[in-house]
This record gives sequence, C-alpha cells and structure tokens, in this order.
Amino acid sequence: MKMTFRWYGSDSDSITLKQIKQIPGMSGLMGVLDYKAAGEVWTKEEIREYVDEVHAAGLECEVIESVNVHEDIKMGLPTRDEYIANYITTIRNLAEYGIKVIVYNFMPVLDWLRTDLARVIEEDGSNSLYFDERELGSMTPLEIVRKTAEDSNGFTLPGWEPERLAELEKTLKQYESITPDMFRANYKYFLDAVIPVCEEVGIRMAVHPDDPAWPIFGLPRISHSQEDFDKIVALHDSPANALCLCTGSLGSNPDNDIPAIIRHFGEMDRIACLHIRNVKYLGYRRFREAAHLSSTGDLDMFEIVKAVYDTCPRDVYVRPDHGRMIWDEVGRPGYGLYDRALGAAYLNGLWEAVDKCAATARRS
Ligand code: DNO
Repeated sequence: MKMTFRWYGSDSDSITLKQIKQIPGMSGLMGVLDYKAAGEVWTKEEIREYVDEVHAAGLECEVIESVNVHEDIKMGLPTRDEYIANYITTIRNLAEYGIKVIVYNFMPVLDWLRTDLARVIEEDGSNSLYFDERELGSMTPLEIVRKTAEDSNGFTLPGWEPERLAELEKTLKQYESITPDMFRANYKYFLDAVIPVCEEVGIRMAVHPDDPAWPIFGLPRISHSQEDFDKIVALHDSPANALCLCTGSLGSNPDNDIPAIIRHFGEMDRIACLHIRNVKYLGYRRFREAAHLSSTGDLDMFEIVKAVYDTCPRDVYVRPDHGRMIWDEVGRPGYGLYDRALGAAYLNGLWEAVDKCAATARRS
C-alpha cells in the first residue's frame, strides 16, 4: 500500500508539503491542479511545475485527481470530440511526468454533495461534513451550490469549480431528457476514446463513485453500487478502465458492503487506488463523516484494509480521505491536516498488523 495525501498546490492549500512529508509512511501525493476548468488541457509546463515541487519535497506524484470531464462529453453533445481531444492531450502530458493513475468522475453536474460542511459533533466538539436528504428536499440545486461555496472557508472545493457551476440551471434542464442508459452510452463513447491512449502511455483511469451513493435531483447517476461498477468496467474491457474505490462515498449507502465490493473488484484487478474514510449513519439518507477509527463510525476499517491486502497489488495507492476539523484547525472542509494525518497513521497501523499476521500464518 502506498500511502498518499491530497494536496492542492502551494497557492491553494493551507497545508505544506513539508507537513505532509513528516507524516509517517507517506510516499507521495494524490495531486490536483485545482485552477483548471473541466475541458481545458493541462499543459506540460503546469504539470512540470507542480510535479517538480512535489519531488523537491521528497514525495512521489504518481496519482492526479479531478481531471474533470466536460459536461458536453457527459451529455453527448456534438462538441464532445473537441473536449475528448483535450482530455487525451492531458493524459499524454501527465504520462510524460510520471503519472500512473488519473482519478476522475462521471457524475452529472455535481461532484460530491453535503448539506452542511461543518456539522458539530456533540461528543467532542469537532466538526465534519454532513448530509441529510430532508434538508436537501427544501433547497434548490442553486441554493445548495451557493451555500457550499459560502461555507468553504474561502477555499475552492474539488468538484465545485465556479466556472463549471455557473451554468447550473441550464445544464440541469438539459439533463432532464438524458436517461441512465443514454448517460452510460456517452460514458462508453468517452472510454472508447481515452482508454486505448491510457494503455499506450501506461496510465490507469480510476473512476470515483457518486457521493452520496444514490440519485440526487433526478439526475442520471450511474456509479454507486457494485452492479453499477460491473457495468462500467464492461463498457471498455481493459485494466486501464479501473476504479478509485472511495469507501466513504460508496459507504454512505448501508446497502453497499464495502469489504465485499473491494474483494470483487480487487480480484478483477480493477482497483487502481482507494480513498479510505469512515461514515456514521444517522438515519435514512442521513450521515456524517467520522474519524477513520472503526469504532467512531459504521465502516469496519480492519475488514476494509484486509480486503485491500488480500486482493489488490502490494503497492496500490491509498489515501486517507476527508477528515474532521479538530484542534481548532481552519482549512478546506474535509481537507485539514490533523485528522487526515491521524487517519493515515491508523491505516498504516492496520496494514502492518494485517501484514504481520499474514506472515505469521504463512510460517505456521
Ligand atoms: C472529494 C473527492 C472527489 C474526487 C473527484 C474525482 O472530496 O474525493 O472530488 O476527487 O470526484 O474527480
């Protein structure tokens, strides 16, 4: 397991590379150029600048996140070919600088969604991201987008890029006539174009699940269960068409058995990387994010790490995902330093324990 950390770049993150490097067992980053709009080419110069800075701090940069797919591709508009061509140029440019995995999503319009970015946790006074479908019911998509932007402590949030959401109302209207099957066909068109290029340059595309793991605002969401991902990996059969298995996104729906899903896709060699975090169920379609420790939430982190250990390559990329805000830290919601660093240490500890138990079992 290669332990990594999401970092937004020195102009945009409250955390420094030095701090990340000092977390025990950290091999590198899941990086992002958060100023890039969907559909734009990530130029060689931009990638070089970011990667050089990461390398200078003694960290690897083999995974890049949020290379966002332009809405015209997802909606299957005639203009999609030009955006796909740009995406392919970005893939080639990233490969040139040593990137091995690209994390992206194929969610219509919105990336992840929460109704509160800083819900106070009564037990200890920390706060975390929170979702309640009942609260969502009374809000329009535009209201939730505005509220999310206002509550983000002045930081940009992944998936909530202002340019992308500027035309929200128009885009939502266009989606009314797109069924899940049509949406999946558009997805296949995209994969058929990009996956052969990935195979050629040695990159794996890793799709991130819908978060939360069910349909929202009537949009055609098609990536939130084992069955959904079975269909996705079959759209273009290649190890380069892989998953970013996010335990917290899929785990927002208690019907998803996360260790079983990891084993299923791990055995097929379709997991390129994982985001690992915990969630606490509070009721029907209502949850908050918890500390990584199993006993503070509803996911069994031991079983999750064991499933990764048993079925994924030894050097699979993992990162602790959203943390709570603790110790009065002010930062990008979900992406502070302290709780994610605790998460990384805990996950590394679980891995060491599973590894040593397996070695003992082999000897006896
Ligand atoms: C949320 C992140 C996601 C993820 C994107 C990939 O916090 O995990 O925004 O990076 O869905 O495109």
